[in-house]
Amino acid sequence: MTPPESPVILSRTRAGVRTLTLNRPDKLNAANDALLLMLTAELQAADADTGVRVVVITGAGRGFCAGQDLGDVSGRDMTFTEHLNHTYNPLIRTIRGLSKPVITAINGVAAGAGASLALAGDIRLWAQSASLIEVFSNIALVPDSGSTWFLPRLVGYHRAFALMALADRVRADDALKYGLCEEVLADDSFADAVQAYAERLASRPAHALKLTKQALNAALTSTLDQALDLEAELQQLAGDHWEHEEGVTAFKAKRVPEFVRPEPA
Ligand code: LHQ
Repeated sequence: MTPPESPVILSRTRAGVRTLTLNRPDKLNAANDALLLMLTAELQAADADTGVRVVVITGAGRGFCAGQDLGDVSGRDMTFTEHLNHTYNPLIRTIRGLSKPVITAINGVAAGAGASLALAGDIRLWAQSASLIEVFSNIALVPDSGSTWFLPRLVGYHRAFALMALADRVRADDALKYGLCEEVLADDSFADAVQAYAERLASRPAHALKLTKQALNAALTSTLDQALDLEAELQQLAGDHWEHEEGVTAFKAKRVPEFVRPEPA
């Protein structure tokens, strides 16, 4: 049992990697308002913290996130629309707008809005036993929290519709095949492997990655002309940054570039 005083989000920072752990394991980390608002606030705090270079979102126990806590919806004085606009939508927007890479580390089942959260990461790492279910139609709801935007872009309209209409469980090997995850990792060393991956990402040029995320996000809804214009604009910002000089200098000196510098006092 989780003690009642245990926070719904656990936060830990190691080697520039901030790991945020959804912590309602008895309910497979089903989301209540407190969890969603705290996760969003923790992401914003990580964005503002110069000691953080990469953020990992994962789940405690055997689940990643079972979506909305269905025990927490009756009797609330908000409409569905208000509920989404108050909690889930700010969370998904915060992840996509974060200036740092976000890894969603899918340690177990991701269902409903939990599936949307799993898909919202910049990098999605799955444990071998993880799975994803667009479970909404089981309770006659519409996929939300970004699933209708993410999934068809990854698997095409038809597979997305089938997965949403039938609520079939996607297991890790198929997720890799469908492009829902970047890597499938062994269950027994999952947390360590995620940390190692995140540390590798944290050693990359943070400013250039921030601009890359900005360009890719914009390109998902832009024309080629708009993408070319934005690339030209952002390349100037990247080229003027010390990271670029360090990369070129390291290349010429045949050494590994050092993109992590001590924080200014
Ligand atoms: C849960 C939940 C859960 C509470 C497992 N709530 N307790 C947005 C805005 C507004 C309104 C509505 O929705 C949304 C977005 C959404 O996310 S809608 C979709 C909501 N989620 C679901 O419908 C998923 C419901 N859960 C399941 O279908 C299964 O639990 C899955 C397939 C996720 C996992 O199945 P199992 O591995 O067999 O585990 P389990 O069912 O035995 O669950 C373990 C425990 O967790 C169990 O509690 P218990 O006391 O019996 O051990 C469940 O009641 C609890 N739990 N999901 N969403």
